[in-house]
Amino acid sequence: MAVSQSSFSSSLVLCLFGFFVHIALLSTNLCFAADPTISYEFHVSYITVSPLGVPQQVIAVNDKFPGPRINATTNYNVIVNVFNELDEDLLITWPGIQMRRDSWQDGVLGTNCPIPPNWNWTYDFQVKDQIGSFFYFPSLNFQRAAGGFGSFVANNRPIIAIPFAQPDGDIEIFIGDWYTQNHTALRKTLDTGKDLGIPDGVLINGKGPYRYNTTLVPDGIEYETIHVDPGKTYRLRVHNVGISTSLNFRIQNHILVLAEAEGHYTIQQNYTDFDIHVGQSYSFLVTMDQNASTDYYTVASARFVNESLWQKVTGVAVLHYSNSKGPASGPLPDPPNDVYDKSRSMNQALSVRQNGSASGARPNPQGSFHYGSINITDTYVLQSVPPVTINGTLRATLNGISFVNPQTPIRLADKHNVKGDYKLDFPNRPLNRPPRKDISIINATYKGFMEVVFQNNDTVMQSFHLNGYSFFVVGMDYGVWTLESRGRYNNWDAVSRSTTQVFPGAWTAVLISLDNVGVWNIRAENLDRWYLGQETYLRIINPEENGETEFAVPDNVLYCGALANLQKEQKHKSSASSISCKNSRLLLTLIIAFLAFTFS
Ligand SMILES: *[C@@H]1O[C@H](CO)[C@@H](O)[C@H](O)[C@H]1NC(C)=O
Ligand SMILES: *[C@@H]1O[C@H](CO)[C@@H](O)[C@H](O)[C@H]1NC(C)=O
Ligand SMILES: *[C@@H]1O[C@H](CO)[C@@H](O)[C@H](O)[C@H]1NC(C)=O
Ligand SMILES: *[C@@H]1O[C@H](CO)[C@@H](O)[C@H](O)[C@H]1NC(C)=O
Ligand SMILES: *[C@@H]1O[C@H](CO)[C@@H](O)[C@H](O)[C@H]1NC(C)=O
Ligand SMILES: *[C@@H]1O[C@H](CO)[C@@H](O)[C@H](O)[C@H]1NC(C)=O
Ligand SMILES: *[C@@H]1O[C@H](CO)[C@@H](O)[C@H](O)[C@H]1NC(C)=O
Ligand SMILES: *[C@@H]1O[C@H](CO)[C@@H](O)[C@H](O)[C@H]1NC(C)=O
Ligand SMILES: *[C@@H]1O[C@H](CO)[C@@H](O)[C@H](O)[C@H]1NC(C)=O
Ligand SMILES: *[C@@H]1O[C@H](CO)[C@@H](O)[C@H](O)[C@H]1NC(C)=O
Ligand SMILES: *[C@@H]1O[C@H](CO)[C@@H](O)[C@H](O)[C@H]1NC(C)=O
Ligand SMILES: CC(=O)N[C@H]1CO[C@H](CO)[C@@H](O)[C@@H]1O
Repeated sequence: MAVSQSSFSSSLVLCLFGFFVHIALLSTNLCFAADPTISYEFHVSYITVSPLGVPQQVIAVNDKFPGPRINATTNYNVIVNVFNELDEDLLITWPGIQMRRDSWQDGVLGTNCPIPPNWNWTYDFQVKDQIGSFFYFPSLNFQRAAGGFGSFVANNRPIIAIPFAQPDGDIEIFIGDWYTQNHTALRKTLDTGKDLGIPDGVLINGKGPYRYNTTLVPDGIEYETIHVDPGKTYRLRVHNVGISTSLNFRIQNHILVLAEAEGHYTIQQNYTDFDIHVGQSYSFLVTMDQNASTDYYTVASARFVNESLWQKVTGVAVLHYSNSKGPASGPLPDPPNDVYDKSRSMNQALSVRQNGSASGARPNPQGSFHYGSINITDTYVLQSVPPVTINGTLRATLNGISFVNPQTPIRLADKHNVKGDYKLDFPNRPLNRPPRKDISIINATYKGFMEVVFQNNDTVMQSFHLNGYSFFVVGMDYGVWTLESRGRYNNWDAVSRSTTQVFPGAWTAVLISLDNVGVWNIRAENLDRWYLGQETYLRIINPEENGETEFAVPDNVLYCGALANLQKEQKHKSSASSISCKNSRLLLTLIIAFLAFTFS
């Protein structure tokens, strides 16, 4: 590639400038701010890989699929400059990271204008008072079905002990159903009112299954190997990043000791296998206490489906001891045998308890927050039903409303007095009226204590997520929720998390302390239901807005919709100035070499 002399030097000047700015920022932090800052650059682009043996377009971050880990610690400031190198709009969202008072950084259409192709946008937020295991992903246009996800870890501060011995290693595991069709093709299927059908497989860390069965798994598929040493204990952070399939996770002959669920330490309990629903994250402590006569299977298999039809929807990785004597062989460890037992999986979910004496973000000598003695101020029953046809298109609804995104992000519209952008009339019960598309959101009361009941009248397993918060999962049962159901809530040690499963024909109740101002997305994590409109927002405003409760609009905010005229064109970088500092160091070396050669 020919690069002119002037662009060489301009890129050098830019880089040197960037370098000094960086130093300046660093020293500012060292001198004035107590909380460290970590910075990342995310280049989000397409790559072609063949996880199931068929070449396909997937979304990578910095050419990695899954993307790089964000490794933060409680209260760190995190800066992520996201470069959209796709051919369509992009936003990255960080579910579970609470963005306190700062929904400007949340990365969904109700809070942010999308980053157009060839543009970049810098997220800048604090991991305030949080610990735990999360994952980020692209929130628009069904893109998560193509990848773009990666791990987001918030470590305990060194002065706060974790409630278990320091593990010997930290291993991230992404499990998820997968289609060999790209996300634009999947989108088209949904747009024409069709079902996506049975997935083509389950990926583990972006890779297809180990060939445990020569009939079921074609030859030549690259699989994931997890390398471990005998006798050691590892923390496995497992995330279901898939589209809609609940997965049963298990490791042959090994016990999973549950230790954390989306940002809170749990009572440590042993499981042979664990159901992980779409969007959920868990940490398990796993001790390598087996002999190394062979490798062991690590399995993520489809749950609550007809197994004879879904056999291929099984992810298989290999747990490899450093002293292993041979490959894994034979059948996979059995999935739970509960075809006639609807309660096993729900009981497992209810067995997850918070460890009230474990410290997370801050020391916790008094034990956990006594949520059970707080009076409920608002109740929203959000009912989901199978997709319905509205005005000729197939849509998914909550309380009969299929959400349409506002033209302008909600708080930005507020700040600029844009009228008619959204409506604050989301019903708190399913209403007896025809389903409709609407830009209707929940008018939630700041400092209220809200009860949300997800009533799943759909035929599929669901999971629901709320951004900006974690909620106490106090109850779950089959049938229809009534006020009497409150009598069976766990008012003592329910786990606080941000994504909960809701079984078909059942309800799940969560309690939320509304202390985080902003607008926060509440949605189905099942990507197809979400895409078809199963979401809304909680708008939570301090009525005594005094400038201290919500962060100001960030300087680099993007404008769109009714405010599109305020947006300045972003200067697209020429190919020369997009040369990174790393490359420029190489170039500098080359220039010096060239000069040395010329003058010698
Ligand atoms: C993450 O950060 C912590 C604390 O700074 C450090 O101890 C750990 O080694 C890092 N882990 C990874 C995987 O980079
Ligand atoms: C885009 O990236 C450049 C650095 O390459 C940065 O200076 C600029 O602030 C970024 N733009 C936005 C809107 O964040
Ligand atoms: C709960 O946390 C405490 C404090 O760190 C720890 O000592 C204890 O082992 C944990 N209990 C369980 C059952 O996980
Ligand atoms: C996505 O899939 C569609 C349908 O199979 C195909 O026409 C299109 O070329 C694919 N796009 C890319 C970039 O692979
Ligand atoms: C492989 O899977 C097929 C299809 O389920 C089954 O019939 C066969 O017994 C399996 N082979 C082995 C070696 O388990
Ligand atoms: C839980 O599993 C660990 C091995 O990972 C074992 O040492 C421990 O005894 C088990 N605890 C119970 C209560 O079964
Ligand atoms: C090693 O473990 C496997 C599986 O538990 C068992 O079948 C085998 O007999 C064991 N071998 C030795 C040498 O202990
Ligand atoms: C599973 O699917 C197979 C093949 O279509 C069918 O024969 C069988 O009856 C189904 N089993 C159940 C429990 O629905
Ligand atoms: C909760 O409500 C009850 C009666 O409805 C009332 O007596 C009690 O004081 C309230 N508790 C708090 C903490 O507000
Ligand atoms: C159907 O579309 C028409 C025209 O856009 C609109 O007026 C009407 O409200 C829509 N009906 C529903 C149920 O959304
Ligand atoms: C939203 O709720 C607040 C009370 O929390 C109320 O004052 C306000 O009128 C409500 N707004 C709408 C549009 O219903
Ligand atoms: C799947 C499911 O739970 N369906 C129920 C939805 O609600 C109607 C009545 O409101 C029931 O008849 C269905 O069985």
